Amino acid sequence: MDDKPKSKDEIFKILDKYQQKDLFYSDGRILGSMCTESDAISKLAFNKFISSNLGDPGLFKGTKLIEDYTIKNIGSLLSIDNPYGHIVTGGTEANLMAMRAARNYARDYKNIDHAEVIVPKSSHFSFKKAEDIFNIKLINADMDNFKIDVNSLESKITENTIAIVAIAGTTELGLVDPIEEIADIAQKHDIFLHIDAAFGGFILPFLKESGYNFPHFDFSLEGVSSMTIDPHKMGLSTIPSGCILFRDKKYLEVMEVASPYLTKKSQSTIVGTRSGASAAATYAVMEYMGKEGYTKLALEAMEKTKVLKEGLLKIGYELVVEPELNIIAFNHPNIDTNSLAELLEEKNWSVSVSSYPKAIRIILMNHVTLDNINDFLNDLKIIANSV
Ligand code: 0PR
Repeated sequence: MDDKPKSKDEIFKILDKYQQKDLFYSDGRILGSMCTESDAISKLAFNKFISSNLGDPGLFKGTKLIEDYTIKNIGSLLSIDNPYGHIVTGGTEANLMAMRAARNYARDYKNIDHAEVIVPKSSHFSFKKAEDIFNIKLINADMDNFKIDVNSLESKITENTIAIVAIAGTTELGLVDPIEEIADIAQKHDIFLHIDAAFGGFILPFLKESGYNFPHFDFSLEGVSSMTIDPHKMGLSTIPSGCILFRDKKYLEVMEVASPYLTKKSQSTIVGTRSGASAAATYAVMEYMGKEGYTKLALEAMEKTKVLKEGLLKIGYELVVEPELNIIAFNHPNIDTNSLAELLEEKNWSVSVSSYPKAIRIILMNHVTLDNINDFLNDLKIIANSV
């Protein structure tokens, strides 16, 4: 920092220079991101509430009402009338809260000290962070075609199992675990079941209502205890906007820490000072989109997925699995995956490479247009013809 203040113009000239190095969603070249350009109305609402702090909700009573309303609103998408939860920074924080709640509940009510959580290999790395932070042990579920193998799930349960995690829209492949069967098992053994619908939460409900054949994956299943759902992914809200929902108040209560000098005397969130702007942005975009807007978005995403899938098959690429949501993972039989990613990078496409299984992973977010997909397929064709 200099002694003398800089002018606003000077500062923004420098910021612009930095920003020019960024990629922009609107360029249509970001093909491996679960985030997208947030809707204009969410940006306006975010700015309006940018200094409001939900960590001290007595000072921001209006913002707290917005959070409460938004939690209820998101709950209505996931078949629960009275959820308990918070707008948080994203899927990681939401998953951390779920794991902390499950651990504390088992510790306080079941005397379990050596907590084990059964997670699929397809789960997001945020659960590894939870393992480290909360001193829980992750036990891998067996997999069947990249989903949890329900038949072997019970054999993984021990007296130390505090939770099972299942995914509605896996990070790498966009697959939905057999959550109906998993919920039955969790209920039978009285084990906390967390559903990570960070990605799927804002698309599955709309596809289901439009006739897509997905199993139940949400609180409509008695066995489901908590869910992660991210407004900053398919919800078109601003970053950072995640959401954690619990079926019961007791799961927030087991995380309560006294906050004596604040306007609210206890806190269950991990974060102290926390953004009211995310709640306002999420409120705004959800009201603005309505079910109609999200349904249109979901159906368009699936249409783009179909176009990319058919295009890929036509030019000799192979899908690693039939896509269920708007994520496609593919390879070329004669090109190594990393080399293919590099060749695409040379042509200015920003793709990601999945690890399980290794493949080029494309997420058909709102900013990816049909024109972008056609250009991408043309480049893939040129690459395929050159080997
Ligand atoms: N759960 C699932 C199923 C996820 O896919 C993710 C993130 C998380 C939890 C964690 O969410 P946060 O990143 O909000 O904490 N999935 C994306 C991924 O790892 C996140 C992402 C988004 C990464 C955009 C890159 C990117 O450009 O792929």
